[in-house]
Formats: sequence, structure tokens, C-alpha cells
Amino acid sequence: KVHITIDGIKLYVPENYTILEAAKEVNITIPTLCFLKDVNEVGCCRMCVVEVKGARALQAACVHPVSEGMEVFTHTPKVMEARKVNLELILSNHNSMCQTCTRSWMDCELQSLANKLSVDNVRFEGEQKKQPLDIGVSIVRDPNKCILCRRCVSACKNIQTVGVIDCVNRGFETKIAAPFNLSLADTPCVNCGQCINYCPVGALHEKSDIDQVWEAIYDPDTHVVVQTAPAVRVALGEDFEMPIGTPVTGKMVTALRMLGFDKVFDTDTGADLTIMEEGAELIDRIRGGGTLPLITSCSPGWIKFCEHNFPDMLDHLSSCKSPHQMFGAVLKTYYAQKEGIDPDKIFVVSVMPCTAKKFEASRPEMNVDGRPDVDVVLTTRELGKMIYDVGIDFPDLGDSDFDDPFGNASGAGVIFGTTGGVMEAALRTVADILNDSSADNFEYEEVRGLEGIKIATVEIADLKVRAAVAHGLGNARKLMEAIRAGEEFHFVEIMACPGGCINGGGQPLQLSDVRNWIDVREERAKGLYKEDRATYIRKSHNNPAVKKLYKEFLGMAGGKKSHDLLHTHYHE
Ligand code: HC0
Ligand code: SF4
Repeated sequence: KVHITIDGIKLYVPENYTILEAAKEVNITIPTLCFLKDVNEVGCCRMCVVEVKGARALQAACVHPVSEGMEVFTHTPKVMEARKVNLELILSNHNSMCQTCTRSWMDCELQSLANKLSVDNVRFEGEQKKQPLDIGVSIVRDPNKCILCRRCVSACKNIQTVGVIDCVNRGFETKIAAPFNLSLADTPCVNCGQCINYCPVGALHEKSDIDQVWEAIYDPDTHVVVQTAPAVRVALGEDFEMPIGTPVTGKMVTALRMLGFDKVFDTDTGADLTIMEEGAELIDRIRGGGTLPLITSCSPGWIKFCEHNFPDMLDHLSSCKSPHQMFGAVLKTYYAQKEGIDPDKIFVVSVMPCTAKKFEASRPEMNVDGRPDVDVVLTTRELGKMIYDVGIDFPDLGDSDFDDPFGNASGAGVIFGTTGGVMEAALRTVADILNDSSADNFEYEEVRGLEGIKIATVEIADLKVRAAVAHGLGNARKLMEAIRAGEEFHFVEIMACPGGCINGGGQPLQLSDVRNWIDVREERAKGLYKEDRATYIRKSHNNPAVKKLYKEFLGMAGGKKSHDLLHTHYHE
């Protein structure tokens, strides 16, 4: 530890602290813009400058380490003026059409900084860029809003190891772009949206599909069905200033009915169905000597990453469609027949924490008899926006239940939304099937938590099941390389986003001021495990709606009908 002084306050802090961290100890939050803990620690925006006694120039607090005897001043006139000038220079080039910016209803970090630094006038005459927008199926990039903080570049390159965007050119011509100025859609971008999660302004956002949903809702001839992913329920409240990770399942169902959806279903039912199919696939591969490890296929960012980077290993992927796609296929067949509705009149909307799900739903193989399984995917943010737009006071809503005939899903379906959840859900079911009994101990702590790669050996019947879980594509790459090199597992779960879906690219944005000090993923995961513990049925194979679905319609898990409706294939 070292002794330092900040604004005259003496403190004793670990020597690996930066000035930014040390200042936080004495309740001073130094403003930052480019800094994102563990993601982007480059000190390029100069917003966090401070005076250090004896140093000739101002220092960037986010990267400058503390040292014995250091004296720091965080708000001298020189510091305040330097921060203001830096911000005014950024603002002078920025397209400040805030009224029409996607970030205007959420907190824009640039706006709040201008506020915090009392910038009431921009003293520099900058030039504003006029570049075309890059609009993909999932992601929109607006270079005119970009402030070159490089947070997206770091997320894509360092965390995801995809690296399709980078800083190009110099001076005023500097911009963030894909190689050869390609549209992201023409690159190996996996649509994970992690770049959006870290963007401080409106330069990156999902492609909005809200209008299509309103159109369907307003059409009296269309039966509009909505399904909500596991991770949405522990994040949607954040759009309405509720604490991070608060479960709002009941309020969300109430709001969806108020918006005008005809039926409100739970993707967790699809997750239970996935476990039945994937569990059968796993047992089949273990018993029949099939390709192992079996690797989960529910994260579309991961699937695209695998297709681009590990095309030689596609036979490891489970052939299961992801839960919301399976559920969409069931809605347009079984549900349509049961309720006597023309499947062409059913419009399925999936609310997902994920931007890649928009791309997934648009893949041509994701259909049954030429009808797309899912018509539109909305992100959690888009749902929040719809609720906000019509003026619903979300935090004050009462609770409602999901609709029948699918009712409430199992707790295993709920935990799908966090890293390790699909693995745990599968183990709960596979253990009961192979042991031919119902286990009382089914909380698999060893696959929970935020470690990048988790490895566990679980004894089931006479088998020692070797399991591995990776989240974030950088970790996925490491694990895949180990498997390619010969490391043996039976079952592997991979989710594209760090933390799993709870931290998906479509979740409510948490600003760097929050992300730098709180692990958002931990709070949201807690919410899911809490919901799991509160559910009456906690194993997928005990979900009565799923049992009934097999009895009345599908036959057996892994059977012919399942294969036609619920499974897919991949492209090299
Ligand atoms: Fe997920 Fe899913 S758990 S991918 O993370 O498997 O997006 O929440 O909906 O489909 O169920 C996302 C979350 C889902 C799917 C489920 C899976
Ligand atoms: Fe990179 Fe993901 Fe953003 Fe694509 S969506 S540019 S892969 S971070």
C-alpha cells in the first residue's frame, strides 16, 4: 500500500490503484469518457485529467498509477478548464441533434458530461461530418455521432476477439470503420451488440423494429403473440430507474397486455423444450459414440462466430434451434391448430436481450413450411421504449401471469439467461433421466459465476460428465482451441456475451459511471437465481406444458417431428 493525498485528504491505498480508483475512496468521482474498466483503459479522451504535484503536464487519472507520497488535485482551475476545452472540442465536431438521437431517452454520456462540466457554450467552430449510416439487420452505426472514444473497438477486439472495427485515417478524417469501409453486415461481425453496450453516445444502436410491431398490433386480423427471454425480466426495470437486476416478470406481462399483444408467452417454455431436445441429443451422442463434446447452439452470436472461426468444428454444435425459434415454430403449428388460428395470421414477436437474435430470426433456415418461426425480434431496450412511449408507469404496475396453454415455465428455463444456466438446466434433466429418479440436489454451483471458463466433472449414474462453460467470445475462442487440441469434454455451453444473455447487446444501457464500479452481470444473475428458487417447478422435464406438447403433438424428444420443426443446420 502507499500513502497519497487527494485534494488535501490523506489516504492509504493499494499500490496497484489508479488515481481514479483512489479518488473514489474519498467519494470523488472524476469524470471519464473513454475509460471502461477492463475493456478500454487507454486514457485518450483526456476528460479525467488531474494535477499531480511535481508533474509537468496534467495526468489522465484513469490510467495513472498512484505512488508513495503522491499529491493529487482533482479540481484546480487548470484542471477544470482543460476538461472543458477537451469536451468543447469533441462537441464542436459532434452531430448534436439530440432531440432525434436514440440516446436522448436514455442517458447520453456526452450530454451528462456537458452538464457536469457546465459547458454552456462551445467556443470552437468545428466541422460536422456527413457520412452515411451503416444499417444492418441487427446493428446500426452512425459515424456522425461517433466521438472516437474507441470503447466499441476495444469491446470487439479485446473482449470478443472479433476485431471488425478499428480506428482508421488521421486528424479530422479519423473514424471508426470496418476494413475497406465495408458494411458490418459484410464482415465477420457476429451482431453481438457488445459495441452498443459500451458506446457512450448514439453512434451505435440496434436496428429498430418497433414500427413493424405496432403495425401488427393495430391490425385487427393479426393475432400478435409475444414471448420474452429469460434475461429480459431482470433488466427491463432498469429502463425505468429501478435497481439493477430487479426481477419485474409480473409487471412486464402486465405491460405487454396493455400494449395490445393478444397473448403473452414465456421463452423459458422454449428453453424447457430445448433442454428436452438437447438432453436427448447429448444422451444419444454419449451412448451412440457421436461427436463430443456437444456444444450448445442457443446464442446466435456464438453460432456465427463458430461458422467464421471454427468451420471444422460445426459438427460439435447441437442441431437444436434456440429456444425462441423453437417456440415460434411451435406457436405456428401446434398452438395454431389447437386454437384454430390460421398460422398465416399469427405474428410472433420475441423480446430478447440480444441484437444477434434479429439476425438469427432472419436466417432463411429458421422457418417451418416457408413461414418464419419468429416475425420480429425486439431488444429489451426497444420494449422499454414502447412502454415509455405510451406513458405506462412501469414501476407502479401490478403483476400478471403468462398466458395458457403454456403457463409458467420451470426455474431451469429461467437460469438460461446467465452464463452456466443452460448447462445447469441440462444437468438437472440429464441426471434425472440417466439415474431414472428425481434428484433433490440439483443446484450445480460449480458452473455458476463469472469466471471466464468454468470446468466441472459431474457424476451421473456411471458416467463422469466433463462439462465446460465459456462466456464472451474471447473465452469461447480459448476453449475451442483447447478442444481442437484434444481436451475432452462431453458437454460445452458457450454464450457470446460476457456474463451470458443478462449482459446481451440489447439490454438496458448502463453507463460507464455505473459499469466501472458495479458488476452489472452479477446483479442481474442474482435476480435470475432468485426467480429460479421461487418457481414451483425447477426442472425442464417436469414442465407440464412441455409434457403435454410431446404427448399431443411432438411424440418423443429427438423424434421425426421435433427434427422437422425444432432443429437446424449450419454453414461453413
Ligand atoms: Fe438468451 Fe435463450 S437464454 S439465448 O441467453 O438458450 O437472447 O435471456 O432468450 O432463445 O431461453 C437471449 C436470454 C434467450 C433463447 C432462451 C437460450
Ligand atoms: Fe464487434 Fe459484436 Fe459490435 Fe459486431 S456487434 S462490431 S462483433 S462488438
